[in-house]
Formats: sequence, structure tokens, C-alpha cells
Amino acid sequence: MSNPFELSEEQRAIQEMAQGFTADVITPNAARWDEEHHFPREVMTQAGELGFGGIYVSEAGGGVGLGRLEAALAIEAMAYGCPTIAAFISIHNMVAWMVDTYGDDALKARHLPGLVAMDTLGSYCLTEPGSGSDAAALRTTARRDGDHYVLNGTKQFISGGGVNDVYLIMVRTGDDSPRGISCVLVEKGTPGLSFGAAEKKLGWNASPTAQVILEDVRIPVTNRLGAEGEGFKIAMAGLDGGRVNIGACSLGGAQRCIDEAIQYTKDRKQFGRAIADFQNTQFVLADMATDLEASRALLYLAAAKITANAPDKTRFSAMAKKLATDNGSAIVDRALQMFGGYGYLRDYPIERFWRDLRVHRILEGTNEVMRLIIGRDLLK
Ligand code: FAD
Ligand code: 2MC
Repeated sequence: MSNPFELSEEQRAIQEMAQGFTADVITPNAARWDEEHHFPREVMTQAGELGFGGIYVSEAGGGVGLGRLEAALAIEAMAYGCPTIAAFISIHNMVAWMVDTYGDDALKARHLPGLVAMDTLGSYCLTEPGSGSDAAALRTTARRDGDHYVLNGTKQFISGGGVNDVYLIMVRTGDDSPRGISCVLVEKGTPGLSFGAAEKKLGWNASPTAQVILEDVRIPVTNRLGAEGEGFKIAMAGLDGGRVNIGACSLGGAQRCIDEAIQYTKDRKQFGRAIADFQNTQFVLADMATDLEASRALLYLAAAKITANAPDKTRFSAMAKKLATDNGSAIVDRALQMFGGYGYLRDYPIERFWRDLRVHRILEGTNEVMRLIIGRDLLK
């Protein structure tokens, strides 16, 4: 950004491309995907054709090579139609970036073309049944056997579990500390890899969530990303960007609900006048818009800090994720209130956004963990 308060032409271009894709492909179908719990695989292929599979994968790696602000703009625009689909694409981008940044040349040559094109889709597997917030307590093991690892354990709540092709899995190769963790890539179809049943959820219905189960899964040592023992740092570095994008999903969803609420309150009449004419409606809308812009400003700053590899990028990513997802949920809740009983019906999109945004305060690190990260950094 030459003027930090204006987007550049290039940034506007990717934002507009994502807005067009959303209007044409996502928005008209999002309610049906939610209702039918349908994962629209073909939409991923279309997203890949536009470059959305490797937004911040380097050009050398076949990606678009843009920064994190550009990625956040694209993800935010897609979330205007469906936060769930936007988040799915965000997680895929995190996986593609991790392969590009930490994979060796052979691993990149094998996997990046498919990931960038979204011919193959990637999952990020950190959480386990016994370790969520305390991610470094993970117990999935990778035992070295010559040129191979043998993997055993279970990953919980994996987005894309069962439907995706490539799984980046955090495993224990050493002691019980974070330095005993490594990151490995497992391809779907590898013997011993299986999946749990699709979880039944409050929202995010267009994104399948399942356990990833590893029973004596044998993979070559060359499927490891980075050095042995670097897996936890790799996982956390991925999440710095992932969390900004989850915040962007809340921004896009909240913007949509503000726009819907403005339209609805102008049309709906009670006591002989449009409910937009009541000062309470105007004040609540003013608060919603102010909270959204404040969240957006912090989130764009955090995204720029990740691109710049600023020393405080992790804290800013956590602050932006917390603020955008807390405010996003609160904004959608207030929009639902403005719709009265109709807001509670599936005839209008608000209740879907209310359900979809709720989980953003939990996944990619709960907002309590975000405060833990912020507080620790302030006091270190
Ligand atoms: P817990 O860690 O058990 O936390 C329970 C409560 O205790 C929370 O409120 C938490 O904030 C609080 N708490 C815990 N520790 C502290 C503390 N130190 N201080 C204060 N409060 C604390 N994971 C993946 O790896 N990959 C995925 O693709 C993925 N997708 C997901 C999709 C969905 C729909 C969902 C619901 C989850 C997904 N997750 C995924 C898992 C998600 O990251 C975890 O649910 C999340 O990190 C929280 O872990 P937990 O559910 O075990 O909760
Ligand atoms: N980038 C690089 N390195 C990092 C890092 C980051 N952002 N954060 C931590 N590290 C390093 C840290 O420097 C330390 O290195 P060293 O051993 O050299 O000192 C090492 O990692 C261990 O870090 P901590 O001592 O902070 O580890 P601790 O176990 O105390 O806590 C915590 C880490 C709580 C921040 C981490 O467990 C966490 O983020 N928990 C939440 C889990 C989570 O976000 N899950 C999301 C799953 S994905 C998902 O939900 C999806 C939908 C995809």
C-alpha cells in the first residue's frame, strides 16, 4: 500500500475478482449447501482456476505469490456469500503454503501443482481427542523404521477429513515437549489411513468434519516438512496466517448481515413507519458498522505484519482473530434481532451466518487461547 489507508490497484483487483466469483457461484447456492450438508467439490475446482488455491504460495512454487492482506481480502469477499466455503479455501491455502515453505523440492514438485490448481485438496491435522487448546500435548506417534515412519493415532475435528487428498499431520517423533513434534504429509489412499463418520454440527454444514485415523500408516521419511522436531513451529506459523483468514471470514459474514439488515429495516414497517426510522435501529446499526470497521482495520494490519514477517505478527494475528470473530458473532446476532421472528427462519440468510460464525471463536485456537498468546507476548 503506498497510501496505507487505501487499497492498491492490485489489491482491489483480487478483491473484485473474489466478489464476482462469490456473486456468481457462492451466494446463489450457499443456503442449499447448508440445508443439504453438501460439500461443493466443483466450486473448489473453479476457485483453483482463478488462483485461489495458492494465493500466497510463491510464484516459484506455481502460486499467485501475493501477500496476506490480498489473501484476507479474497477470503473476506468469499465469506460474504458463505463463510464456510471461504474458510475451507483458507485452510487449503494454509496447507499449500506450508508445503511450499517447508517441503523439499521433490515433495513440492509432487504436490504443489495439484494443490495450487485445487485438483487436490489439503487438510491440516493438529487437534486430537485429548489435545485441543493444549496442542503440543498431542500423542499421535511416528516411529522411525529405516527410510520410513510408521504412524499411529487419531486426529479430531479435521476439516475436509475423508474428502480431501493430502493431510498435513502433526506427529510425535521425539520427547513430550513441543520440540518432539514433526509435520508429515500423508496421501489419501495410503494403507492404514481411514476416517471417522461426518460430524453433525451446528453450522459449517458445507464443510465436512471427521476424525483422521492412522493405524500403522507407513510413509517415506521424505514426506516430512522441515527438520525432525520442527513440526510444532511449522504448525504455529501456518496458523498465524490461518487465524487472520478466519477473522476475515467473520468480517465478510458480518458485512453481509449488516447489508441485509439495512435493506430489511428500510422495508419492514411497524407502528406505521419503517423500523429503520426508530433511533434504536439507527444506533445499533451504527455500533455494528463501527465494530466491523475497527475489526477490519486491525485485521488488515495483522495481515500486513505477517507479509512483512514483523516480530509481533503472532500477537497481532491473535488480536485480529479474537476481535474480528467476537465482533462478527455479535454483529450477526444484532442483525438477527432486527429481523425479529423472521431472522430465526431459514427463509432469510441471517440464521445461517449466525451458526457459521459461531465456530470461528473456537477453531484455529479458541479466543481464550488468543488472549493467552496476547497476554504472554505482552508480559514476556
Ligand atoms: P478444549 O481445548 O478442550 O477447550 C475447552 C474450553 O476450555 C474452551 O473454551 C477453551 O478456550 C478453554 N480453555 C482451554 N485451555 C485454556 C486455558 N489455558 N486458559 C483458558 N481457557 C482455556 N482442528 C484441526 O487440527 N484441524 C481442523 O481442520 C479443524 N477443523 C475444525 C472444524 C470444526 C467445525 C471444529 C469445531 C473444530 C475444528 N478443529 C480443527 C479443532 C479446533 O481447533 C479445536 O476445537 C479448538 O482448538 C479447541 O480445542 P477443543 O475443542 O479440544 O477444546
Ligand atoms: N510461530 C512460530 N513458532 C511458534 C509460534 C508461532 N506462531 N508459536 C509458538 N512457537 C514456538 C515457540 O517459540 C516455542 O519454541 P521454542 O521451543 O524454540 O521456545 C514452541 O513453538 C512452543 O511454543 P509455546 O512454548 O508457546 O507452546 P505452548 O505449548 O505453551 O502453547 C499454544 C502454545 C497454546 C499457543 C498452542 O498450543 C496453540 O496455539 N493452541 C491452540 C491450538 C490451535 O490453534 N488449534 C487449531 C487447530 S487447526 C483448526 O482449528 C482449523 C480449523 C484448521
